Amino acid sequence: MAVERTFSMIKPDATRRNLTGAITKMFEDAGFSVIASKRVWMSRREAEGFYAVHKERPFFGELVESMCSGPTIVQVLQGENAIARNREIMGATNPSDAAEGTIRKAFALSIGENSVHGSDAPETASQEIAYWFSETEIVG
Ligand code: DAT
Ligand code: MG
Repeated sequence: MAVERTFSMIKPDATRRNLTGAITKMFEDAGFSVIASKRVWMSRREAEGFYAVHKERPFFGELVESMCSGPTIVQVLQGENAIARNREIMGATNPSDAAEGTIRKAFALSIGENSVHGSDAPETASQEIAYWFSETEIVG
């Protein structure tokens, strides 16, 4: 397996509870390097653009509201097989389905406020990294 980069977010429900360090530590303990990181308060336009793939879903309004409700930490994680491994470490979208030891099992409040985002494929990882970071902000 190759070294990959993936895009990760620590969502407002988690930054509000001061879980930035605890969640980042779980990624680092899993062998990922945080090669870019910044704290942003998303505008509605940024949240709608980022989650445009979900715009027809019934939860879209709620999702955008929640992403604009406080600060988010946007990060690029680098490591072996990072895209799939990040999804494993995050756990299932709905915390009631998430496995023991995953971030969402430990910290998520609900399916909507589920503490973290991670890219789901190589194409989305590239797009999502480029949505939030310029090349000079990524120090691999
Ligand atoms: P994931 O974040 O695991 O990739 P997704 O891409 O299907 O999940 O959905 C994006 C986000 O939208 C998810 O993290 C939380 C929100 N969401 C998904 N399904 C939802 C639902 N049924 N009700 C409320 N929010 C939902
Ligand atoms: Mg998704």
